[in-house]
Parts: sequence; structure tokens; C-alpha cells
Amino acid sequence: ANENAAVYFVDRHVAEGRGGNVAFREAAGKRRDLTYGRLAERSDLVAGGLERLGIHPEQRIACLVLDQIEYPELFWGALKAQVVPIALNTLLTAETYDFILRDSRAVALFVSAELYDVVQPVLANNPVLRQVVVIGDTVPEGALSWDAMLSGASPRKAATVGEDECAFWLYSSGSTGQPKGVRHVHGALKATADTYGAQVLGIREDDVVYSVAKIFFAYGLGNAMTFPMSVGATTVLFHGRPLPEVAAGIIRDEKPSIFCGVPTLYAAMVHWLEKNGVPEHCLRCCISAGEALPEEVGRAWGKLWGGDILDGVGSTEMLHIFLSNRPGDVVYGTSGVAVPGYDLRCVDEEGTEIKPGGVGELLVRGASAAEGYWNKRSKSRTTFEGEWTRTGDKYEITEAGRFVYCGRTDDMFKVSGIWVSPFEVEQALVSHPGVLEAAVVPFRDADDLEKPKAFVVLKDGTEPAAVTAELKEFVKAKVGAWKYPRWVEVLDDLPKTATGKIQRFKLRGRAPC
Ligand code: 3SK
Repeated sequence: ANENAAVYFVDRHVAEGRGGNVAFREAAGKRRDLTYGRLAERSDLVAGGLERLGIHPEQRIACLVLDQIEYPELFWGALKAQVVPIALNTLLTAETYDFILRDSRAVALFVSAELYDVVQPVLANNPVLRQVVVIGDTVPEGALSWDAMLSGASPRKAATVGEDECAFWLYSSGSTGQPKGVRHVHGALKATADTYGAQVLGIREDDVVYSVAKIFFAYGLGNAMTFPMSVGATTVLFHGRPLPEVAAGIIRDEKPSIFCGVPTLYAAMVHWLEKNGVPEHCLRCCISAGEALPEEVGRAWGKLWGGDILDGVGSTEMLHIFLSNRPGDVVYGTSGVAVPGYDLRCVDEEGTEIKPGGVGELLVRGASAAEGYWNKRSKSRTTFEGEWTRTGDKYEITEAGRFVYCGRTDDMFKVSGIWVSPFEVEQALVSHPGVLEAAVVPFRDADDLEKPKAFVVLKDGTEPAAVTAELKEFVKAKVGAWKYPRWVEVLDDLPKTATGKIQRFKLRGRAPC
């Protein structure tokens, strides 16, 4: 049988009578619909168009594309042609695009017209890039338009590939260093749909999904593409910034049944909804990932909406969520238990498995693991240890067998010889009514000893001078005297990755003010 993922996620629906189902619906811009039948035809055409451009199987194409209906057409068309799409974060700088384009040796770039100006300065001197295809109404000189690429192309059916063949790449931003190309195989897409998609979300054909995480991110790729597409369901696409009022408007107008958010947005939405009220909605399930969900945010959301947020943990390397709370089994403040189909264990620095009550680095085993990093042999060998993938996250396993996040292995630090998890201090800070977000890093005091320093974003109307002194006592009382932040600095925003993970390393060098 042909194990090309495009056959399973696209063509199968036509063969089984779901060709008329709407696969994608745009909530902004031209507000177009794309049925499964049309997607099957268009992705065949894209496969033919790629061949016509002289792009060969196994070559890479970079996709700097907004969440719009051309994204699935391009992604699945590339897989049909056995060409490897690289989903690029749309929020990066020209310098980072230059790095990724050179590192990946992509032969073509597909770019939404709105994003062209950011990447344009690095295109001329790229030694490998042969073609730039622009998706949109304005096509700059020297580039080919998407419509021109497809007009006159002959449709081409999905190439026969095995499930272990490389299908697509994602670039992992990581918390330090340059991004790494993460190579995923065809079979990994179905593996995440069969595990988290089917067994945690329980996704069904009549679901409508809205994911604030865009398709370029592994979390968004599962939420907004492969999970709904595994059952013939519908995804609402929105390419703009998901501000709280915008997300609430989409929930009200597009009536999604599944909402996929990130903690920062949930926190901001709770704040906004408390003032503006909860819209009428059809939500049956809300999920969160990217970073651990603060307990207070989960509870406040529950009070407003009457339903839980399923907080989970995934990684670009594992493609989607492997550890999660489940419907009817939510314990806020924990990341839940292993998703069916995955095995988890925590180890100490010597590699010895830790017992319940202890803290160690989390390792995961499952069929969706990447086949490795591109051209990073030594990092691949230390991350993908045989069947097990190291996550770089520290977890405590409770006596009840649930996993509690303690921070990144490299974010933990010792104060007076005792480990401090920045995450625990941050949780204490955000439980204060005046604090919206917090990040904690070690900072050296006058004696050159490391102590916690906090950066906080305050809620509207909170007076900085009044709250910063109070916060120290507040944290002391909540999590222990040695852990309280000796310095508290108020910021407008915290530095974050596109997926909302706090980039503590960017705050580490900042002197107390
Ligand atoms: O950060 C996460 O928790 C995550 C979840 C799903 C897929 C990818 C990632 C990084």
C-alpha cells in the first residue's frame, strides 16, 4: 500500500465519500472555503506544478506561508510529489531566514505576499535557491506567482512512499543557539492523529477546530491540519495575531467545537472576558500546550466557560503532545499522564530512573519521534537515544503517577544549595491578582551568589510601585523563604518563542534595576 501521508489525510476522504466536507474555512481576508474534494484536486495540481518547475523528489522547499487555504494545498501537494516542505515560522527576522534557507539548502521558497518584504533582502545571494513563488495578489518582479505556477500544470497523483520516508521538516527554535532542522517521516503524522488526536481529543467528523497556534508550528500542524484531516472535520484558519478579543470573536462567529490555545493567550482572555463577558459558543474541548498552564488560569477559565482546559506537553521533536490531562481527568498544576501510545520515564544525571516523589529529566518513547536533526550528528545522538527522546524538561512524578513540570534542565538553579525551579516561583507570582505573567532567572548578588530575580507583566490598573514590594512577601509565604525574588522588575512584555515559551535566557544577563 502507498503510505504517503497525503493519501490518508486527503485522498482517502474523497474515496470514502467525504469529498464535499469543508476541510478549511478562512475566518478573515477572502473568507474562502476548501472542501476535501477540491483539496485533493489542488494538491495533485501542486504536485504537477512542482515537477514542472524542475523540483525533484527529496529536494526541500521552504514554506513561509500564512494560515490560508494555499497552505494545505502546498503542504499536501509537496508530499504527493515526494518533495519535502519546510514549514517556516512567519515571525522570524531576515537574518534567521537567511540561516535557515542556507542550512536547509531549500531549492525554492513559497511565500505569502504579505511576508515577502521581510525575506526579500536575503534572497539574491542564496547559492541554492532557484525559485521564489509568491502567494497573493501582488507579485514582485523576478518572482513567480502561485497562479502562474499552477496554470498549465498537469495534476499528478501521490508518489508511492513508505511510512519511514522523510516527509517534511520543522525548524526547532530551541531556547538557545541557532534553529535546528527536525526531520519528520510520513508515518509520524498518522501516529499523532491516532494517539493524541483520537484518544485525548476524541476528534470527530462534525468537529470544527480553531487553533491559535499557526500551522508552521508542530502544535498547530496537528491541531489545525492533521487531527481534523484524520476524520474529515473542519479547521478555521485565521492568519492574524490572536488577541483576546479576536479569539473570542472567532469562537463566537465561527462556532468551533475545539479550541487550541496557549497559556499566555488563555491568561489574557480570562482577563478580557471577566470585563467583557463570555460570548455564545459551541466549545466542547479546550486544550493548551507550549508551556505549563498556571493553575489559576485553568480554574478561572473553567468558571467562565464551564469546561476544563486540557493542559499537555509536546515537542517539535515528538511532533505533538505526548503527556496530557484528559477529559474528565484534569488536575490543574500537573501536566497529566502519558498519552496512550507513548511511554515516559524520568532519569537523574546518571541516567537512573527516578521513583515517584523525585525529580528528573523526562524521556519519551513513541512512533511520532523525528528521525533526527539535519546535519547535527552529535546533537541528534544526545537527543534521540535509540527509541527514547530526551525532552530537556524536568518533571516530578507524584505518588499518584502524574507529572508536574519543574522547568528546563538548564533553567534550574541552586539558592543556598537548594534547587529552585523558576517555574514554581513564576506560578506563585502569577497567582497574585495584580500579575499577568512572570519569568524568573538567577542573578548574582553583591556576594556573587545566585538568587532569584523576577520579571513581571502587570495586569491593567495595577500600580507597579505598590505591587513589587508586596510580591516578595507574597512569594515567600507561598513557596518558601529562600525562593522569593530578591529583585522584581516590571516589563511590558516577556521575551517568548512564537509558541509562547518564555525565553529566560534573554533575561539572564539583565542587571537588577
Ligand atoms: O510545546 C509544546 O508543548 C508542543 C506541543 C505540541 C507540539 C509541539 C510542541 C512544541
